[in-house]
Amino acid sequence: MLIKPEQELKYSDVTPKRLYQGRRSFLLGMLGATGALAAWKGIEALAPRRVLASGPAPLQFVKWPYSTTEAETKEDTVTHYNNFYEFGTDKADPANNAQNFNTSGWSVRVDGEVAKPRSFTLDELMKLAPLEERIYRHRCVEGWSIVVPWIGFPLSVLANQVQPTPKAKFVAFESYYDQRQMPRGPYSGIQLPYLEGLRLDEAMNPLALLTFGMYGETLPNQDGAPVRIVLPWKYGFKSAKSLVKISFVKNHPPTAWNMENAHEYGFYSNVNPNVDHPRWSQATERRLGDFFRRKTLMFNGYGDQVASMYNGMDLRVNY
Ligand SMILES: Nc1nc2c(c(=O)[nH]1)N[C@H]1C(S)=C(S)[C@@H](COP(=O)(O)O)O[C@H]1N2
Ligand SMILES: [Mo]
Repeated sequence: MLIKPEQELKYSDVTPKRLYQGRRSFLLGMLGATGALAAWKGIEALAPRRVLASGPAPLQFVKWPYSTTEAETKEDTVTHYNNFYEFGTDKADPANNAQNFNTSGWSVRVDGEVAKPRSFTLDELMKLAPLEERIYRHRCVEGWSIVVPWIGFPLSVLANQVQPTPKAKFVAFESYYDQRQMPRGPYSGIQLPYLEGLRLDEAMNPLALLTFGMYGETLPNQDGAPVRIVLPWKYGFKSAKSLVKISFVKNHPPTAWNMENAHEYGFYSNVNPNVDHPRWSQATERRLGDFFRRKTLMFNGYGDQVASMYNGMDLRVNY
């Protein structure tokens, strides 16, 4: 396990800014200089737990005004019913096997047909725009759905930083893959690293969210720490987790599930109740926590924001 030694921990490592910035005056005011030292030691003693467990830390964000008002799925459900094949194929595997996933020193390479290719540390990335909390519906191609308060900002913010050239027509996403950290054997159901892709206009759509957190905190490892993409109008597998590379490219990028089975998993994979998966109906879904199934909505209910991107396309052919 690659864990930060306890001595190296700083309060700022584990505490949101608004708390540690007010730290000094709070301690001195309440306790005086001698008491402050004891209190400080107490805080230091409490602090390591989060980091040792690589657990989520609170984030600051503003609330996006267009969030769904549907009930959020329980956090415990969302974080213990996952698809993250790098950590195993059972729904409980990611929560169990990703606990010690070391995401420190993370950076994301952004390159391809862009004027300014570069790597971003996670810190640099998170500071590109104010973080927003957006409550989106998420529909997995398997027929279950959840409602999640994600935290991030539009992917277009990042695109504008690197300035795609006119040659850029698609965006390719690559997830982290290291067998030492993801010891599930070479075959985990799909070819890894996990690859995904979008057409450039889809990537620039304001709903496409570069995501750093959920439920008020940084992403848990099993949900794609430290940064993933979230595309609420598409089946969940389009939303690649734990991103290390985002490339703006000329040609249609290969995608993991499409390479595995092109017939069952198309490049677009927009949520569409009228186009069944070859092995099951997509007309309905089960919201985790509910007993009865509900009707699946075209574009997962985001048609007003995304349908125009597909004008003139036959969505049965371009599934
Ligand atoms: N790297 C990677 N990203 C991935 C997956 C995966 O296996 N590996 N699974 C996808 C699928 S099928 C879904 S439904 C969502 C699940 O996200 P969640 O577990 O945070 O709900 O992640 C998507 N992103
Ligand atoms: Mo999925």
